[in-house]
Amino acid sequence: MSELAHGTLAGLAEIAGTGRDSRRGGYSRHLWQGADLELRAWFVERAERTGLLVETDRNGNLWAWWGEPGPDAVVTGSHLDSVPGGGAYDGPLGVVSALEAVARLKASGFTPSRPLAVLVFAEEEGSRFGIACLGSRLLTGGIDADRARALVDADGITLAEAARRAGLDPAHLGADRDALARIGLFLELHVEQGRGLVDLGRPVAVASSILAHGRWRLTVTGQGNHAGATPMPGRRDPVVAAARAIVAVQDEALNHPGARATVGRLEVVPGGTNVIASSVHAWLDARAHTDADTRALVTAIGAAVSEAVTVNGCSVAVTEESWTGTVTFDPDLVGRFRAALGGAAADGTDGTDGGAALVPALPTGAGHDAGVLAASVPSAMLFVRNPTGVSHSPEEFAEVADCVAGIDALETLLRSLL
Ligand code: HGY
Ligand code: MN
Ligand code: MN
Ligand code: MN
Repeated sequence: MSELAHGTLAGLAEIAGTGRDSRRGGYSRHLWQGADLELRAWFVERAERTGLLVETDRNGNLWAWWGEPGPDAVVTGSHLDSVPGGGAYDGPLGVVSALEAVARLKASGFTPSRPLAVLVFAEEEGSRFGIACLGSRLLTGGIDADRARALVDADGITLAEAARRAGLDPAHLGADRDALARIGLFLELHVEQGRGLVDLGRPVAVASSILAHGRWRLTVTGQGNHAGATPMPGRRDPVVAAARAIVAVQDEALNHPGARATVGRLEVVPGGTNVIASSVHAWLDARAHTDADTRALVTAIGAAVSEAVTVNGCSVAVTEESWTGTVTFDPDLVGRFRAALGGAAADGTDGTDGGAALVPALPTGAGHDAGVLAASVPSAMLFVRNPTGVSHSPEEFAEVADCVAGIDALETLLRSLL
């Protein structure tokens, strides 16, 4: 990332060393742990250097204000946390781009007529507490505060306790009507997490929709025992049963065209080499084009895994942990983003279609805070081409020129909205 050091994306270069994961590769930046705390401090310093006033809300989201906070503010941002072993762009690109767009507006002498905030959401990936977009769900009331407080991380620390250690009052976690009322609209620039733009040969696109998606925990229960003293016949080994269940997950997804189902995280209890496990937790991530398709997929998976684990004398319980229905972005903002990308007047007053025909609008299978906010406020997203087509992996990438095209569009749109 050294080529970024002095350019528009200097912010990405500044954080390139933070949260590197030497074991997994890429970055592991998890809520309120070392790297995340460093990134938060970096953001405060960067935003203040840009002349913004930084606040932390009751749920740990960071707001950097240009002008008096709210109401009806133009808000743009993303997140700084990552999946385990993630890439450099998923999240930080949107934060750095937002700061850069604001810095450019300021440098040009532009005076906004309404407030603007750069917003960094907490725990977007759910890598520490298991629920994706936790900061935006808490803010909008999309998750029950008591349930959220009781979430535990891998060390058994509750969200309430982690929040307390981070300097927040755990009693105040949850729906934040005042903060939400300040958001007039929300814009999120993000690296693309698939091959849509590569295939189109285009640097940037607007997002049209997000697939319905959710997370479920499959708990497979068997009989723990001694690895050497227990004959093979008659074992009730939940690891073997979970292996069959995971194959069943794949087969069901393949039976549902367009659907995606993944088991990317497993926990074997108690987890000893010479121990037949007593249970296995397998987390299912399932997504499809409509809410009904996704529900049907998960119902079919539930039946298939129940049958699969009986071969090994085990049982399985399926628990829903989070759910986001299909998201459609605000048509007016999508049109304005397209116009900003087409180089025509953002409000269409030049009598053209604002260049809309030139600018692709892509659906995505990835979840985003903009998708959570879309249920409460007008929201839209901009995607920047990822030449590898790979994300949630160290191979995720974006060319500087494509990132600059994204920032140009964001700056143009902000100018038209402010
Ligand atoms: O998991 C997701 O879809 C997102 O990247 N947080
Ligand atoms: Mn992600
Ligand atoms: Mn992201
Ligand atoms: Mn022994």
